[in-house]
Amino acid sequence: MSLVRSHVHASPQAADADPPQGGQWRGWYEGLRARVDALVQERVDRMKSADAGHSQLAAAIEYSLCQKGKRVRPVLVLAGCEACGGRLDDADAAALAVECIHTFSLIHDDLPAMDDDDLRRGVATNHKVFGEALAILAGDWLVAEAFALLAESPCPRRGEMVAALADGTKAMTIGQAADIAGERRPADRGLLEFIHRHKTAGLLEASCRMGALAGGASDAQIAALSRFGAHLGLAFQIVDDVLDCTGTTATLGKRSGKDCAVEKQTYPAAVGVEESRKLAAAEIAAARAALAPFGARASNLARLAEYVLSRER
Ligand code: GRG
Repeated sequence: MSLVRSHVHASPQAADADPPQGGQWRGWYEGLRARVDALVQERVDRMKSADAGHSQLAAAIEYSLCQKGKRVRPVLVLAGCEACGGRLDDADAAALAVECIHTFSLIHDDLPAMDDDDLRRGVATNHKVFGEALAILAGDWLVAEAFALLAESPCPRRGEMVAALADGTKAMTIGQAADIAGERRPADRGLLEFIHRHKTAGLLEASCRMGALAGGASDAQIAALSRFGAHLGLAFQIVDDVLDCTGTTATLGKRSGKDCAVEKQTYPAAVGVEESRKLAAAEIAAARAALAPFGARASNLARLAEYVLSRER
């Protein structure tokens, strides 16, 4: 199934969203992000033209899925496929599926029963606009949609993609539960690493794994890209912790200082900001080392890892 018929150019929305620096690489990233934005829009349009379209539920789904996001997870799917010599058309469904799961997690994470946030991706959170019931249902729909997308994928290994995405999604729930349980408890490095590996790294690992599967990778390549995703994912969340302390609400598009306020388990709370940056850099070095078997074919992925380290939102 080809969800996007031809290459598309970056939309104004994509151009607004945290443009990573760096000439040619930036063009590569924005090209893939624009492809993801087009996939999202095509699927949302299809949803709206179906029976349940034009409802408030459809509006709630569209509201969060179409907001400015970095699209890091779907870009990882596409880039992983590319690094294995695959065709992007074979990775589109998995790319869109992981963005559906990610968006679901953001909507539910912002609910009063979880992090109780009013700002996400620079706009009011889903439940602030549509109410808690619709926000919960929008998340529920997005999970079902993610697995429906994989069922429609042309990739012969879509069964393994389903398993990878289910593992990543389950890891998120386990990590989120541990995160909530860890609030207002003394910083604990072991617990912290467990939370971050599950809550955030699991889905990034699943993204890379699905990209490899779409690209027809060997078992060794799948293992290498999964390792890359796991290290990248841990670094991603450490950087997120640091940004919560050092970034501004305007730049982040979400409230800064929130983790501190509820005494969450974070790396800066456990080891300080400078040591956190060093640990993130070490994870990125390990991520890049995992790409060695791919040689130059993974140069864009290696650069993406550097971007994760230097990102400002
Ligand atoms: C999702 C299965 C499932 C259950 C709900 C709410 C929840 C359990 C888990 C929360 C997971 C979560 C929100 C982790 C934080 C990960 C993170 C750093 C999110 C921000 O990702 P970015 O920076 O955001 O990629 P954009 O907006 O750019 O997409």
